[in-house]
Amino acid sequence: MAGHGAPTIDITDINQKQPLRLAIIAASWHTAIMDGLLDGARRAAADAGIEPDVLRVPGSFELPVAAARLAPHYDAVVALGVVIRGGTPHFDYVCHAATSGLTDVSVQTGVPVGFGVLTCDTEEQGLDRAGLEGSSEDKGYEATVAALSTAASLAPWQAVNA
Ligand code: DLZ
Repeated sequence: MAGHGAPTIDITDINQKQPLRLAIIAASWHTAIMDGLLDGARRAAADAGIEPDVLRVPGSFELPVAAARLAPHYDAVVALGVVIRGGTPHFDYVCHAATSGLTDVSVQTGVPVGFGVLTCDTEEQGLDRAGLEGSSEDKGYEATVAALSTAASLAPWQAVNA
């Protein structure tokens, strides 16, 4: 699944048709990988001509509650995190909480939440997807493009909590 078949979406004029408010929520574990994801998300916002608000939370487990609080105030939210498998089942619980929590927020608010949470077996896998020099993928950028593109498509229909 690693990037094969991903679409190319042009977001350069997305903000001219309809100004979009964007929040980036970023967890703080695994700093080098997180820095790459956050940089990619900021780059995508800049390509779209958007100045995003950025909120940091401790871990990926905290992403859904932050997204739930912010989503009603934005047209699109991007959640960034890095979870790396350890020796205990903790990985599965954090991944599940982040994934299902962010899905719930997105569906219940009607605000697109870009899923930029890496769930990796190793640190190397994360570095390879973090949009850093030498990375093969740029997941922070991709998640932001997905959220903005979906927000632009949904713009004619106002979100319930807007
Ligand atoms: C506790 C924990 C562990 C073991 N691993 C990660 C991780 O790889 N990535 C991540 O984003 N957060 C991790 N956390 C922290 C939890 O997400 C959460 O912040 C704490 O359980 C406190 O609620």
